[in-house]
Amino acid sequence: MSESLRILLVVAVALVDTDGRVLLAQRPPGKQLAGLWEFPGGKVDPGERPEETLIRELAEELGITVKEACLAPLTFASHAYPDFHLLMPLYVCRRWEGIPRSMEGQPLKWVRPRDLKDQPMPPADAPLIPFLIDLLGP
Ligand code: 9L3
Ligand code: MG
Repeated sequence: MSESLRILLVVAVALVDTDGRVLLAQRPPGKQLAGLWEFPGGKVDPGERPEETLIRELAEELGITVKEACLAPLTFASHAYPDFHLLMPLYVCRRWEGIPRSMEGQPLKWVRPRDLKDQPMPPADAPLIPFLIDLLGP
């Protein structure tokens, strides 16, 4: 096989509050997919375990502290872009320390599972919605 496949490993999380709502973050202007609402997360750095990435990203982006034991993988997103194939496990987290706030200026909002389909989302994120509705209810 001569074709090379570049895989970009990204982790994302559904933070679930006590009302069963899920946190979305808006991608900033100037970045790829700007303006779309995504599950928070980011790229796994070389040598990082995915759970470590998520703990780091949640501290950097939302100012919260998450313990690894609170993270449970639910499913994987997979999306082929022209120049890379995105592989993105979606974790679920219901317990954290601190109050999620925008540390990097991106707007945040809490959304009921049934309203997720009305949010403009990156192509990798949207197919994850039914899995969340199965888990959390509408
Ligand atoms: N991405 C998609 N959905 C998400 C996240 C966190 C990331 N929930 C995609 C967007 C980019 C790539 O992953 O194509 C890398 O993300 P970033 O580092 O540009 O945020
Ligand atoms: Mg990010």
